[in-house]
Amino acid sequence: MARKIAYSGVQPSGGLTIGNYLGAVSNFTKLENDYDCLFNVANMHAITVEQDPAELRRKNIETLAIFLAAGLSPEKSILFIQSDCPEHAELCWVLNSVTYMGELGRMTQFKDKSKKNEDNLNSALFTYPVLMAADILLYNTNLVPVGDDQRQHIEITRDIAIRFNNRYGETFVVPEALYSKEGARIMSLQNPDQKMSKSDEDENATIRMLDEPNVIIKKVKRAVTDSLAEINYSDEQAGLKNLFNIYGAFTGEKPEEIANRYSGQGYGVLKNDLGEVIVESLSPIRETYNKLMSDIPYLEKVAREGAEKASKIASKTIDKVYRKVGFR
Ligand code: ATP
Ligand code: LTN
Repeated sequence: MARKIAYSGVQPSGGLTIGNYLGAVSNFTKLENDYDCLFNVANMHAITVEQDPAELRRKNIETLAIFLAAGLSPEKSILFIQSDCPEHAELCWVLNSVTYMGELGRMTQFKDKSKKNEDNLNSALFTYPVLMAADILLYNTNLVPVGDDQRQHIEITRDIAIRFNNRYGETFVVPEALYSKEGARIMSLQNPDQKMSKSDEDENATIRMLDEPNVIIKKVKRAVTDSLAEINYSDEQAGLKNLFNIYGAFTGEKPEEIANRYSGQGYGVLKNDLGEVIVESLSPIRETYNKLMSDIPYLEKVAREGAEKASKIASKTIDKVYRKVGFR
């Protein structure tokens, strides 16, 4: 029996954070053995917010290197850079014609990002979810491992697939999302009401996958907590709760149990230990990453071969879609 297909993407819009790692990338590696996987560097999504071209060019390959450093294998999965496969833009255009302004206007990510980018309210930011639907639907994807913030985007992808199928006849597989248990929603270390985001301007709000150990320790120490001076795992102590969630996502323990273990101790002890837990988990990734980055031609070869494999599948979908809508 053919294996099921898993697909996901990460934008090269900044250094990947532990939110990206715990919510998405660490789960990718768990799927590789059981699914036919495709993971891409979603650079076409990244330009919905202004990017410096030279920096984006560098981040494309750096993000691919992080995928490899986190344990993904180009032998098992198709790893590629989105803009290397023109089929993503081609399908996006067709799907735009079955997507309503009203449903795009309800997307909370659009509302959030509009507020942050008032000087650059471009239409790609608005149609972002349609490109994401194109990514997913091009590959007959069954499963999409993502963080909790992508819920609405997965829902609209499903709606678009169903609508297209109803209008033009059975074409797309309707995908399901996969969320990680503890890591699905890692919050900002400086504002625990907001998700940790790689494009946050406050460096203390994020821990990046490639941060040096002393930087990680320092950022955890600076994480906002509260003045109750009492260890609990509760919504009233959102900063502390986030630290326990991060701790649990790295060690596999239940956050409530970790909180019990620290009961009666000061926040400083917890922060020291958590800093070490994170450093220990990320150090091997950082070391592998540094080795990989010393061989750019290898990374370029991985990207090239990945794009070839992806295009082979994607071009079949485009052919089918173009026939259905009457282009061919
Ligand atoms: P940006 O700040 O540029 O919007 P981002 O940090 O939100 O970027 P994306 O590239 O949009 O990251 O997301 C890549 C993957 O990481 C997605 O599956 C997303 O759901 C997941 N993710 C992002 N932030 C978090 C978070 N704080 N907790 C858990 N998962 C997250
Ligand atoms: N929109 C996603 C990144 C992304 C993605 C995808 C995730 C682009 N294409 C396809 C899953 C499947 C985000 O994380 N903001």
